[in-house]
Amino acid sequence: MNGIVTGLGELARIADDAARLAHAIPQFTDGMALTVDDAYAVQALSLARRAARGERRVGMKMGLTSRAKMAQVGVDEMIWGRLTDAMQVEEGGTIRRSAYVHPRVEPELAFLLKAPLAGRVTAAQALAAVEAVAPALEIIDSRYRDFKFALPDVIADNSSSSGFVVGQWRRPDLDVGNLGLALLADGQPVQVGSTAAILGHPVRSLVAAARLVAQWGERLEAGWIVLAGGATAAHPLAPGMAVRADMQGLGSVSFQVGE
Ligand code: OOG
Ligand code: MG
Repeated sequence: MNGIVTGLGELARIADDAARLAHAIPQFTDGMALTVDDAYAVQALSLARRAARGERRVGMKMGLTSRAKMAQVGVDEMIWGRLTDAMQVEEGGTIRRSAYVHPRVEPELAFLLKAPLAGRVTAAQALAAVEAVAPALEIIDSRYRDFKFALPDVIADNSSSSGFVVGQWRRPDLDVGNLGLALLADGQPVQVGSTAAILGHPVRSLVAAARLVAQWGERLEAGWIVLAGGATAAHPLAPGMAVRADMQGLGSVSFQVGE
C-alpha cells in the first residue's frame, strides 16, 4: 500500500490477521486501486488461510440486500462472503467483545439447503432446494478503521462476516416474504422491520446467491446455510448486552455479549 505494490496474497494475509487478532486496518483502497474481481480473489485467499487452520466451510452470507443496510454503510451493491464453522455461535451462547474490532448485530433470515444450487435459478427452483428456514442474527465486524470502506474493501474483508447465530429451524412451508421482526438489545427494541426489506422477498437473495457463487466457480451445497442479509440497519454491540431477534412465525434467536 501507499505506493508499494502489494500482492493479493499479502492483502489476504493482512485481512486475515486483522480478523484473527481483532485489530483495525486502513482501507486497502486508500493506497491502491483494487477491482471487485481482485477483492473477491483476496477474500478467497483469506478464507484459504482459515481452511489451512482447520476451519470448514458451512455456507454463504449475502450482504447489502436491503436499503437500510446499503444506506448505513454507503455502499449500494450486493456483496457476499463465506461462512465457516468457527463463525457459528451457539443459539443462546456468549461471545467475547474483545474478539472483535467494533462488532454490530443485524437480524437476518437463514436458509438451510437440501440440494445444491448454482447459476441462474428461478425463485421456485431456489425454494425447492430449501430444507428449512430459521431466524438468525449476524455479527458483522468490519476490520477497517471506523467501520468505513469502499465496495472492494468490504469484499476483501469477507463482507464483514465474523459470526452468526441461528435459531430453531422449521420446514419452509411458511411464506417468509413479509414477516415482521424486531431486534432487541437488553429487551428494548432497537430496530423493527420486515423480511420484505430483503430484496422484496428473501428468496430473491437466495436466487442472487446462486448466481453470484457461480461467477466464482462455486455452487451452494446441500447442507449449507445461506444468510439472506440484514433486514434492518445493524446495532453496535457492547459488553454485557443481551441480544435477541423475534421474527413473526419463526420464533426468536439470541446471544449474550461478554467482556
Ligand atoms: C457489510 C456486510 C453487509 C448485510 O447483511 O447486509 C451485511 C457491512 O455492513 O459491514 O452483512
Ligand atoms: Mg449481514
